Amino acid sequence: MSLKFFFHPLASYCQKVLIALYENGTPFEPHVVDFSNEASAAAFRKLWPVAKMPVLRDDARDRTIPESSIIIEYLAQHYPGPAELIPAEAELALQTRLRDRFYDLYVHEPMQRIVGDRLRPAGKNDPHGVEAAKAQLQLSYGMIDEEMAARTWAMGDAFTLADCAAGPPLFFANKLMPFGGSHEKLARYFERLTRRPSFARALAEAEPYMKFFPG
Ligand SMILES: N[C@@H](CCC(=O)N[C@@H](CS)C(=O)NCC(=O)O)C(=O)O
Repeated sequence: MSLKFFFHPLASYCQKVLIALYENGTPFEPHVVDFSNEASAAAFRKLWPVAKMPVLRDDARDRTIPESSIIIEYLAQHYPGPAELIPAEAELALQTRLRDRFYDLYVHEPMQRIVGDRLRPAGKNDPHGVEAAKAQLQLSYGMIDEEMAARTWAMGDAFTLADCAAGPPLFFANKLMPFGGSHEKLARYFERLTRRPSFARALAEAEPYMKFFPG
């Protein structure tokens, strides 16, 4: 099989790409990366020295593609399917990419910072960093709540890259700082995301590992 996907089912950025793969029924060979296994970690570092998951390897085109958004763009370009995750129209595509950046930088990043702090050794915590991350999440929740007042998906009627980017960090952020009672429209959007078969499948596959989430 041409496409090899290096990932872990619990890793939120990997779930973002899994959603895109499942939306289009793109065939791929799964390769689970286990950072607790030195051989697996070393093989992954060889592929992408930054060692952040996910990474896509395309043997047919001899390309190694890191970074979740770039992988989804690459798939849209070279392995398109029925779901147009990046709209063809230039202005809509720009807006979609902006929302993808928003979810990565202002929901995913602060969520990861809070999780990362919980995994630090005793005495090495960063309460100031956690406070700033929580304030960022609070701000982002408010922005999403307002934006989703009249939308089904992040870009309107069509499910796009922006929704792939939104689901996983909202899932974990909601465990750390629940938005259900305070942000009704965001909560309804999140519910729609969890019912989307592509995301529901990624979450079901992550379920056996959920016990490792420090939430
Ligand atoms: N900007 C990257 C972020 C990827 C990322 O943060 N991946 C996490 C898993 S969700 C990871 O590999 N963490 C391992 C580590 O930091 O050692 C992307 O969009 O793919």
